[in-house]
Amino acid sequence: MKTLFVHPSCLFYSEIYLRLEPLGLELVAQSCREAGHDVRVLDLQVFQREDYFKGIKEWQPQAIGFSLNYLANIPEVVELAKETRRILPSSFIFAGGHSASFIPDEVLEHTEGALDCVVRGEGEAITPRVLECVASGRAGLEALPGVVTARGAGPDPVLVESLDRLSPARDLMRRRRRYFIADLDPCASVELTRGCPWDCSFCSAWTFYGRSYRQVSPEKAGEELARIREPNVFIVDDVAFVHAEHGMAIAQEIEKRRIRKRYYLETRADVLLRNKEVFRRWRKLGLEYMFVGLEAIDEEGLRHFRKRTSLSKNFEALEFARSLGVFVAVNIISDPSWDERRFEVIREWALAVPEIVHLTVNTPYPGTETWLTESRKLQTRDYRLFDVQHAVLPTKMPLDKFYEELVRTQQVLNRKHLGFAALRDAFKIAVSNLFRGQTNFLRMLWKFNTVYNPRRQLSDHSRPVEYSMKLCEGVSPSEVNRDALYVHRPAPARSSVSSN
Ligand code: B12
Ligand code: SF4
Repeated sequence: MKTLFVHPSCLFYSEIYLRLEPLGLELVAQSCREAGHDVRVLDLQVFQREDYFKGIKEWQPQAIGFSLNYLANIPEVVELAKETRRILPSSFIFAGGHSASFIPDEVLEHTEGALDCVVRGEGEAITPRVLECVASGRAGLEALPGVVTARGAGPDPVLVESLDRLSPARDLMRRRRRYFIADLDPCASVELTRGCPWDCSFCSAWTFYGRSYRQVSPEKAGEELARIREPNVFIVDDVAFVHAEHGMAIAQEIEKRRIRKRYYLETRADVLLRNKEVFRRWRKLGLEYMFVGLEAIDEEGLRHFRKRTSLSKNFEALEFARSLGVFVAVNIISDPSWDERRFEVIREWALAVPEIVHLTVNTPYPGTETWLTESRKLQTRDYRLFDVQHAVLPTKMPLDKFYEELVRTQQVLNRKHLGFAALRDAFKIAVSNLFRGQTNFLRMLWKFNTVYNPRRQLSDHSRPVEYSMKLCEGVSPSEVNRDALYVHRPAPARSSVSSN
């Protein structure tokens, strides 16, 4: 079957820092190709809508699958699906991905019949079966695991048997040189583990995968890395190197194969402290950037987010990361309840530490516990504002003042990293990238002040809303039913992780 997979465009506020290959969609595309389908992929992060419409008119795909990992992309995908239905009335149009998996009925409703189904959960095993069913007349579609149609839903989605059987269709991506993160330009992505065994209250990584945590074998990881042509690699794992042996075994494979790349990864403070040797070894292999999700700089905040780590551990981890000589970025979640004083404290702290400090806004997402406890308070039902750069919960300060403080803090942090010495280094990097024909990093330096602008953030709230989110009833923290949150249900005897 002629099948086109489509990734929606970048979220505006994240575009300046990074643009990465849609690894999940590439994995689904490859599994369909292996099943004998004629597959293409179009990434609207690096192509325009006109390219998409021109492409479908020319190629006339029989099936079109949209990736919906991000809630903020829902209106865009709904519109694309409706327009596609008009152009190709008999094609099979479907969507899958992280966000769509938590609210399949809502997504279907918005499209008013333009989407034939939503596929919940991991897409690699089930999507070829969906296409097979479509090719043979669509009978029994809603009996497939994870499939939801307007007529009903199949059984719960099932996890793939082994991550080792999966490979991304990197060769189907055009304009690969447009993928980058900071000066890792161009940059490919790789997945070494899937899922997260922790259970932070604001996160849906654990509810999506039923708190499972699976590993790619070291041999397969080495094979994948060896296949990557780009000099830089973004490791997409939620928490890198939870198990030291796994990190060490992959390092050994990399050494054996003499792979030389620069890496970006994300991990937790407690994992960093527990597995110091692994991170030291990876530093020698090319680890360049490390992102540590601190989320708060007070104990109460950490408890509130259920981070299961302590302030002292977080600061000890930062000390250790500094000693490695890597660039360390940390995230702090700003709360809509913050006042000027609170922003000032964050600015003072951020200026005092050498790390790159990133500030996001506390945003409840479907599939998280905070969604159940905070949903009733939401000030907007506009999906596009759910990008962790807008305040969707009531702010203590007037909204315009909140954005002023937020952007002011972000500007201070940006200036800190682009101070004279940093600017000189940035200039060197930009020139060296330019010589290799890479302009993504340079554009990023250029765009910051035009993107982050409090008036613009405020005016985003007054755009007409065509597709409104459905709110849930809302419960108190003690009434949260965690079982109802899962996409993939947890295995019965799965042990949880509790550090500290
Ligand atoms: C890596 C990552 C990123 C990367 C790369 C994203 C990219 N280009 O794909 C970067 C750093 C850019 C990023 C940025 C952001 N991210 Co992010 N990200 C992740 C992370 C950690 C892993 C995603 C991944 O690659 N997984 C591995 C692949 C294999 O899985 P996958 O993409 O989910 O695909 C599988 C299924 O979803 C499904 N599937 C996917 N597409 C399709 C399509 C079809 C048709 C089908 C059938 C199936 C299907 O099948 C795939 C294979 O099993 C997830 C957390 C998570 N564990 O999912 C958060 C996550 C998706 N991000 C999140 C957020 C909030 C963001 C940001 C808005 C803010 C931020 N964190 O900075 C930005 C905005 C990004 C943007 N659109 O511009 C949230 C999403 C919340 C939401 N509901 O919208 C998540 C869930 C993290 C969280 N803590 O809750 N992110
Ligand atoms: S440790 Fe990270 S990925 Fe895991 S639940 Fe917490 S925030 Fe999500």
